[in-house]
Amino acid sequence: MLSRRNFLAASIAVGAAPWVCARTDDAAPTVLRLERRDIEVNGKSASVFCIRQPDGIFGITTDVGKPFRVRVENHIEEPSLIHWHGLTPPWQQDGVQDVSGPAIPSAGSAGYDFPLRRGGTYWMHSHYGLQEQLSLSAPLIIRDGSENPSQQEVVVMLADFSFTTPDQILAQLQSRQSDDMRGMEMHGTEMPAIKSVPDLNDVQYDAFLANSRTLADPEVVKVEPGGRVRLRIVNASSMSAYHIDLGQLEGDLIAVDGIRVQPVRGHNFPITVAQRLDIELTIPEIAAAYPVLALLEGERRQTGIVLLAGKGQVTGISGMAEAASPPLTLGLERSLRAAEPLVDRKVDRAHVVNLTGSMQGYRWSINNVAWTKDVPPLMVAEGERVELVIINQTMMPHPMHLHGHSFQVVAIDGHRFVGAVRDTVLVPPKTTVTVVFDADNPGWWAFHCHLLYHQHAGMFATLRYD
Ligand SMILES: [Cu+2]
Repeated sequence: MLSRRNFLAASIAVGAAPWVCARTDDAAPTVLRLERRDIEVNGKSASVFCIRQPDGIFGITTDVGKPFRVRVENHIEEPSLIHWHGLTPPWQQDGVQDVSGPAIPSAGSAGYDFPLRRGGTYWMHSHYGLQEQLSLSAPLIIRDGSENPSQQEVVVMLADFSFTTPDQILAQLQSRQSDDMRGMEMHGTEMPAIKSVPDLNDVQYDAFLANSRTLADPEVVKVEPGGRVRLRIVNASSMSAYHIDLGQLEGDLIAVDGIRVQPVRGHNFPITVAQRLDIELTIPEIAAAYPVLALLEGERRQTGIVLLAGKGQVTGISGMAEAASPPLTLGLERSLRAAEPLVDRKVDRAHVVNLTGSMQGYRWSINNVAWTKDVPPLMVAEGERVELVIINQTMMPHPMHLHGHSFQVVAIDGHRFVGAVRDTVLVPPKTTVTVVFDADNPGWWAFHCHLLYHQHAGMFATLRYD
């Protein structure tokens, strides 16, 4: 009889070579090609990446219960690796550079095959270098049978765009002179006229995109007057958080990060980097254009799409809102309640995770350690209920993402509640957010800030168990 350890080792060995597709009996894998493509932004052509099937469909829509059987073909000029954000694969198929496995070389490919545990709105993105900034991302939608056939589904992918290369953006961030420094122990009166606390938007982007377009030429989706629509909004931005503004429409937020919550009605919902919102709407009977906008936090800039009901007219929508939107808060997070909370049980192990760093030299870290492969992982053991107490000591907000698991938000600044189950949570400056998860997916997993340049600078940790 196999010992438990041997059994685990055997399972891992099977999963350890995701690029070898052993099955020949079942359906052929869905092919996802990493490619270059040109888009037009602000009247200029720009070369970005994309993830699409040979027939041109971006990303993948599939069903829970089917295996996630995919072949990624790398048609770009550099190595890459794609992470299935929010899914719970065997860890070797998680697609994280330096952690999960080798990168896919240019002209190479890799196979993935694992069961899908639940439906929802997920996404995929490069976890290699700074490729995510060049839109190497796509929707990953898993239907679970709860979809209403009479309800139209609209996916909205938000992105921030710069004509400056990601490497140059990083270099600029790292080379900022100290008199440009914002936040940390400094105060507004000593600052040149830059920003007041908290520090937001430390990259100045050229455009904000919704489904690869700006509001100068937005995507227009035809909808039925009186019809039902489910928005699946994905914030695929590298560094930018938004307030979703439904304008005159009112919606029911039914899921966050793909996982059901008790519905919350409203017309304004915050979404930080890497999060997803599923919002159900009823379109009014009146033929008209109904914009769905995303306002950059702390600024007037906005992007979005237009829902066009009947013969309504789409008139020009400014890329600038009338007033700056406020910084994101945890107001909504505090009120969210999971539709299916984690079972109530005592915490077996807690880790304190201090988010640390400095704008000076753009150093970001966890517990004052900038990640390298040699940094020891946070230890947990299989079967434990684990609590992460995330303390943001900096003056920047950090969206924290755990791979391979969903966590439940259970406290904000020590105030306990039974919050949403999700995979990415905003931790505002000088705030403590506590999450719990069950260690039910052994392996080596990333836990990091999803602001791309923070992660790259070292605000990244791992946890490991077998
Ligand atoms: Cu961060």
